[in-house]
Amino acid sequence: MCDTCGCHSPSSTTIEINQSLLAANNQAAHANQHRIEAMGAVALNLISSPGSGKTTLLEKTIEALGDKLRIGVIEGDIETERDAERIRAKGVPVVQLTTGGACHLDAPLVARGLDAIERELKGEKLDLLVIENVGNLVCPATFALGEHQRVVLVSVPEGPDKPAKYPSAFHSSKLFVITKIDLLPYFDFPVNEATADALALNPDLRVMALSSVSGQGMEEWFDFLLEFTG
Ligand SMILES: Nc1nc2c(ncn2[C@@H]2O[C@H](COP(=O)(O)OP(=O)(O)OP(=O)(O)O)[C@@H](O)[C@H]2O)c(=O)[nH]1
Ligand SMILES: [Mg+2]
Repeated sequence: MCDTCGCHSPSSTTIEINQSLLAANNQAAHANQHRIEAMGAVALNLISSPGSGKTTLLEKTIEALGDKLRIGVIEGDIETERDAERIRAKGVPVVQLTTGGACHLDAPLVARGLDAIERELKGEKLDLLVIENVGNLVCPATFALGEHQRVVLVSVPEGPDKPAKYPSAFHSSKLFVITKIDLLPYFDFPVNEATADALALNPDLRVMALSSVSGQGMEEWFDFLLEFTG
């Protein structure tokens, strides 16, 4: 069982401990949000299964918007610096957080990431901070990190049933991004079904579909980011 989010059959004692952990997490998330705003930035928290294309989307975003927006990235993974190395190669401030086994980031860990980003910035400002959560469609939804918006992503090869089967991230996100649409000819992924299921869970959800490989749909994502950062 995950040591903090209690993702199976909790006892009443477990529920009490989890509630106090979540209250402490929310307090830390609030403090993180103030620090992010002090950097001049707004923050996104990207949530998806492993391999949905989060880091690739960030690479393409930095390539396209790097001269318009000052972007910083916090990478969350269980192990390795690999995603941070990919983002560092694009020349923006980045820090890798490794959870050592936990299936999600939490706000106190992100606070340590903010320490590192602030050291790297040396007083310079950011427009956008993107937090790429650990690849997992369940546990990250429970933990606020200080983000201003959550984005949930599902890739075409994962199948259209993910919103219905893993609803929590869809309840708490403002934007649902269907990724890898260049693969639609090869997979049975009715975009309208996935969209309808997601909207049934959260009617306010904005939905977009894109491919980091073909570039299809990317303009809408870039426009969203420019609007989001104001
Ligand atoms: N066909 C296709 N492949 C993609 C696309 N975006 C990413 N990929 C591939 O999908 C794989 C996973 O991409 P990543 O960007 O590393 O995925 P991620 O969500 O960051 O993965 P984790 O950090 O491990 O959760 C890589 O082999 C990418 O090249 C896309 O739009 N189309
Ligand atoms: Mg990644």
